[in-house]
Amino acid sequence: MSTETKTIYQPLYENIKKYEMFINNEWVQSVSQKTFPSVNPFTGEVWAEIPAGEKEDVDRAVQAAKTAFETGEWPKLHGSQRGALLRRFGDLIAENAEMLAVSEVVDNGKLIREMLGQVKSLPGWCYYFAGFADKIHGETIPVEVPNMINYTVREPLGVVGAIVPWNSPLLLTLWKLCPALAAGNTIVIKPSEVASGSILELSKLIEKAGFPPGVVNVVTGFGETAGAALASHPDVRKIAFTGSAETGKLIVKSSADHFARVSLELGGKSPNIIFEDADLSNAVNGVLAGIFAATGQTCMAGSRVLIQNSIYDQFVEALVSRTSEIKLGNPLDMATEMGTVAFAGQHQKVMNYIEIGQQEGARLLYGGKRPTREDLKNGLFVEPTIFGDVSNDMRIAQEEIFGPVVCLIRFETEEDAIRIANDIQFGLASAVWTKDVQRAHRIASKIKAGTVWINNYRKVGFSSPFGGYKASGIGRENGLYVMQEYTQIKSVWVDTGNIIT
Ligand code: TXE
Repeated sequence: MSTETKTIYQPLYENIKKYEMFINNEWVQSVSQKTFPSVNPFTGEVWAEIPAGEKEDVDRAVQAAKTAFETGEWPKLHGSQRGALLRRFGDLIAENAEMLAVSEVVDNGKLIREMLGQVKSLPGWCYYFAGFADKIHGETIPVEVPNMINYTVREPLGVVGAIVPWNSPLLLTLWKLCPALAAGNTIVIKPSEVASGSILELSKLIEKAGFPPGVVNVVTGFGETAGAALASHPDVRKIAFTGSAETGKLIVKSSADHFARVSLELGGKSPNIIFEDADLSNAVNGVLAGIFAATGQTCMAGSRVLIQNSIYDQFVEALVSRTSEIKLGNPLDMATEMGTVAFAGQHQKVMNYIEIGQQEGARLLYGGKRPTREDLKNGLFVEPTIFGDVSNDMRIAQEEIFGPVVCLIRFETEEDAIRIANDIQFGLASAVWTKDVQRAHRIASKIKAGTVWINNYRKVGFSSPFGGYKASGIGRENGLYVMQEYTQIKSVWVDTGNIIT
């Protein structure tokens, strides 16, 4: 299959795929032998059977990871050897990019044209963090104590638990896996019950890359069983979580019992601010990419668009016109521009918010329905939806919808824009569109969010830290900084002689 000759990709299975979990470099069913179905959100058909791991399976995986960390081959490897394994893993991802992309599309309805690009970027995470693996070191510290030398050593934490959502399983797994392994930890990954398939395909490449047994383990299953067991396991020294704020709170509470470290990447309601002096055509593109890419199911979605009053009507007209051209269709078709929502519960949630928006008095300017086209009838589609004249205190402006629904909010002045942008519990991302360079940096300094884009939207990279202010989370992923999150510091004091002065 190659992009040049084929525009509609095929799911890589004929019958229902029966997956196993990956524990201690072995492929196993759950102890209970229970499984659950995974549904393709475009066809509505069950495409895979996934093992329903529970506490016993998590115990087994954590034990394997603990043994690998303490007495296995892993701690005997030099950082450069860990780096080499990560690089080999990256090469395998590159060789299998198409297969991984297709498996995620079938799993969660994202677009193949988006996934092909995303999967091709994934090896970059492996290579970047591989580079750190042999450069993790401490410092020699001058101390005010006679005859003593003090130095620090940066050590791994032990077993890391990674709890991953369904919207970008591969990418968000790599964000955790790569720094965890580069630092010398071992890991147990719990994918979302909604989309486990692509991570299980990725696990085959982990096996092929040759990591020693127990270094990487994947336990599939439900949040309340497998997820909760992992988050509360006393041998897990850090939980890296991406998901909802509600589950984030549960994870913090259960980690408190054994003081595990926690990093949380939660939701957002990010402001995308358009000033009258912006390049309006670029800004329209940025708004479309910010909210309709991945069908709006991204934590960084630009779901509140703040538009200066003087250009509001002109901007809205252009936005509605461009939105009406978005092609909905088979997510495996390279021509499709917006796919489905990932699962029935999420579809219901999005439709409920569209109802709420209308009840609150926002103006429905475009979309708002489940499309009735014959070829879309089995898919969990929602029309790209635009609400105009939204007031920032409405529920549709304050709560994360996580779907293709954008709220347009008017503002008059720069101060106004900053006040509205920050008047929210979240603080994950934001953008400002203006040709005034001074204003752009003023806004960047005043927005309470972990990321600010200037004249762009939705850019991320392995070397740049990503995470949230306020209710959008704790800690950062990516970049040099994240290595601190996967290591701990030991301070060593050395007595250089017995002369007491
Ligand atoms: O999230 P959950 P859901 C938001 C988005 C979405 C909403 C609900 O608004 O509509 O959350 O999605 C595991 N202990 N985001 O229900 O439950 C679960 O199995 C331990 C934003 O899917 O948080 C899955 O692996 N783990 C977000 C992971 O947590 C538990 C991405 C995330 O699922 C658990 C996804 C428990 N008690 C949803 N309960 C983002 N930041 O991008 C569940 N899990």
